Amino acid sequence: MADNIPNPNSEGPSGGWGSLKGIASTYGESSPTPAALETLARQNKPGGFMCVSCAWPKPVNYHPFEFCENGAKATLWELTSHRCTPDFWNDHTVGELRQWKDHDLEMTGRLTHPLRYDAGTDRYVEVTWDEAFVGIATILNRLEKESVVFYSSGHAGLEASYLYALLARLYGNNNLPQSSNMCHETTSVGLNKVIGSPVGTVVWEDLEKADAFFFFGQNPGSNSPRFLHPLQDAKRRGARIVTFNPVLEQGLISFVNPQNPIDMLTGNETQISDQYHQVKAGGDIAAILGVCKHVIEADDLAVADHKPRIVDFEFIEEHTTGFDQFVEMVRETPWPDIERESGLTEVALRDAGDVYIGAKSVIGVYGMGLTQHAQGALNVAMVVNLLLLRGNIGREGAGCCPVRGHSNVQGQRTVGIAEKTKLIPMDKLKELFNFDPPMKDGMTIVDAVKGLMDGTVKAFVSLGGNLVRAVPDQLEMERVWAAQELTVMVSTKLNRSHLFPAKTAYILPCLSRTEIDRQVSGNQSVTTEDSFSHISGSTGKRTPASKCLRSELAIVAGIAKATLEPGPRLRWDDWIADYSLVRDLIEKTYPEDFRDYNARMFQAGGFYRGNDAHERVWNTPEQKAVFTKPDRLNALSFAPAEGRFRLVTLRSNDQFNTTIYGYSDRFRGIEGTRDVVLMCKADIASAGLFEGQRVTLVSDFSDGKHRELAGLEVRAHALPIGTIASYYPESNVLNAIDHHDELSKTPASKAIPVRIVSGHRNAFGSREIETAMERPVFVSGDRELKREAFQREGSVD
Ligand SMILES: Nc1nc2c(c(=O)[nH]1)N[C@H]1C(S)=C(S)[C@@H](COP(=O)(O)OP(=O)(O)OC[C@H]3O[C@@H](n4cnc5c(=O)[nH]c(N)nc54)[C@H](O)[C@@H]3O)O[C@H]1N2
Ligand SMILES: Nc1nc2c(c(=O)[nH]1)N[C@H]1C(S)=C(S)[C@@H](COP(=O)(O)OP(=O)(O)OC[C@H]3O[C@@H](n4cnc5c(=O)[nH]c(N)nc54)[C@H](O)[C@@H]3O)O[C@H]1N2
Ligand SMILES: [Mo]
Repeated sequence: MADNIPNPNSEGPSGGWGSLKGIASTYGESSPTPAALETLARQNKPGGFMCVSCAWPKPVNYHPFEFCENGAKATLWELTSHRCTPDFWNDHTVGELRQWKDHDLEMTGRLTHPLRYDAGTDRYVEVTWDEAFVGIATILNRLEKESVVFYSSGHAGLEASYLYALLARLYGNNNLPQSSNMCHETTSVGLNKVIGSPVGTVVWEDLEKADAFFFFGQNPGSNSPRFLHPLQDAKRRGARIVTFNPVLEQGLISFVNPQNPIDMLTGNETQISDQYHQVKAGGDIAAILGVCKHVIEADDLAVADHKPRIVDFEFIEEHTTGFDQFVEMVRETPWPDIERESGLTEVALRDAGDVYIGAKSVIGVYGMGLTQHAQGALNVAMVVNLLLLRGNIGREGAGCCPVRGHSNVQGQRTVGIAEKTKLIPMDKLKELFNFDPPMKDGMTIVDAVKGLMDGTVKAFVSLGGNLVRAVPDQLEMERVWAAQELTVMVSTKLNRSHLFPAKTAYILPCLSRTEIDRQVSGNQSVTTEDSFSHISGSTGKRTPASKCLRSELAIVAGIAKATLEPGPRLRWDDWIADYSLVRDLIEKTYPEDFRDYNARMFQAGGFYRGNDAHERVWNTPEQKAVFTKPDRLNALSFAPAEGRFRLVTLRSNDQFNTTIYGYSDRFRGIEGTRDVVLMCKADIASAGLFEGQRVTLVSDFSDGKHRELAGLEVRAHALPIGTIASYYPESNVLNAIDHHDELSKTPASKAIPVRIVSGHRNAFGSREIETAMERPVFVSGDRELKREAFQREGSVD
């Protein structure tokens, strides 16, 4: 079965012995403390701690080891025995460290002491916490309120996040961008627009009831591996999985459950995708339109034959708006246009349509492959169009499932980390804390980076993250980041953003979630929200990496106390002493979401915050779910042109965002290096290149600015013509800050327009205009003919 969809580049199935080897190699390299293994056994369980990696939900009935390869790596990485102490700076200057690789920076180990940059020696030096807080406060109070940004990457728990947002508003602005501005902001804005919910509608039980899963641009094998368990169960009960992804991702092809001894010993693989459609990067709008066209045509036939309808017309009438306009557009769009824009054949899309029609309940899953495009929100709306056709939202076993990234990225938004004032119950904040909250919208990441570039942003406080490395236009970002008055980075490990210190710069080292957080009233727990809107308590049990570390909550409170006027309602010391008091505040601010918060936080599987769209209550202006008529067939901001490629920026399974654990992307068969550009053989040939050659990618974005990434080795990979790939974050030097989703401003990291230069000449190629259909479409399952065609020609064309 599994060899229906061979991946020519992969070393084997996802999971399996390879995943244990992967964990073992991180274990070896990061030299974790001996108790680390015991810690792993408590991961994602009631009474344990919630994984520091991704936001995949925690099941009620958990496995003996409720962690995946990457969760284990993330935990071991935090529990390393390596320490980056103030002595480290005796031997290294900041300038020297800029030459280091991201992996080597983090390998120095956990940060142990608060540090301030000393420009005279170009090193960080130890300071006391009080010196740091007073130093930060002095500058914050000197700057214009609007010129300060409070960034957060989705790690910190709900309690610290709530206080952080409060700090920014008490200080005087809503400049609270978050990592989701580079990630699922497209969902927060785009999904909200069409179903009135900024988050997914699916809960755990739906996974157990779905008859089909449609995957668009989400890679569970690397990025949410615990998802593979319910998928395996789904396959075993006969559910179908259809995938749209330009890259053949091993985790979507086959899986050996590393937690099942029989599977492990017998190598018993579960084939994941029944159909795998290698859509062109940015081609999903056309692909989904094709699937919808098949459904509409089947419905027309059913109506003509007086058979039961294929679309759920009752649902559509009662719950949606815009159906007629959408259908008209679908009917009018000819198949050749759909084929050209998606890179997929009519036959393939009809195959996918048959699975959709044949399933009672369908879940639409998506990730960065849809959100990180110039028309990302339209991508999301197209998934919703498809689901609405057969009433697949707000019903058991069905729904929309955006898979979030950081472990508490969704929750941080829930408790007030948001730049948009309309999302915040300002009246409640006013009542609780007796102040007039700022009412002007704050900055997104794109606004903040542009503010850095034009000099209006003068200070950045970062609660986690590595923004310099995570955003487009990275080289310019390094320069403008360092030109600020103040940078404050609350971090666990050294990273590239620390190496471009502002005039005054602090690194504040914090506890990780695995560690004991002891405060005046005793050991504290924190809470996080997962992708399914469930909230779970988390208790660290490990001895902290250094006696000097403070919790994120204590650091936020420390900055707040030093910076803000005191007031009787601002009980920072009490809040640090007992986090349950912060949870009381959250409950008072959001009473519907957080009812009985302190009592319910350790409920197995977490407590459900609820979601109106899950109950078919649509909080859109029309009070209906919205069909969107697309005004274009691809998600790009540029047209195809001779020699122009669409560059997809990839994650390997050996990294967590800008944290690089190692150089083994075993699913894609790339070992020992990340300096590669993946291309299909046809593109290599037509561009006049050869495998192993070193090339330079240059930006082909419309602003005409020069951006390049040199020294990439050309590797043959099974990709559609015109779509090439290289790794994030290295490739961020190539993207432009103005290249982002139109609606949400999420940077368009998945189809960056580039050209390839080898030596002194431009390599042409990318004949995608004339040859879009040349590549055999990859369909397994019902259509033997297609599969044979595929096997005859080979998957790397
Ligand atoms: N191990 C590990 N786990 C992680 C992370 C990590 O870096 N490492 N990061 C975390 C974070 S913050 C996030 S947001 C999530 C990210 O998890 P994902 O959403 O899975 O993100 P990516 O791997 O960036 O991209 C997903 C897929 O989109 C495909 N793709 C690219 N372009 C297109 C397109 O135009 N159409 C379609 N249909 N597919 C496309 C890519 O081939 C890739 O397989 O993972 C989280 N978990
Ligand atoms: N080209 C391209 N660019 C992208 C993407 C892409 O796919 N392609 N993906 C985008 C996405 S989805 C995201 S989410 C962003 C990620 O952007 P960020 O969230 O800014 O980056 P991370 O790499 O997750 O941050 C890593 C750092 O966080 C700190 N850290 C780790 N754990 C903790 C903790 O518990 N507390 C605190 N305070 N700090 C901690 C460590 O110091 C570590 O170095 O990047 C975006 N950029
Ligand atoms: Mo993300």
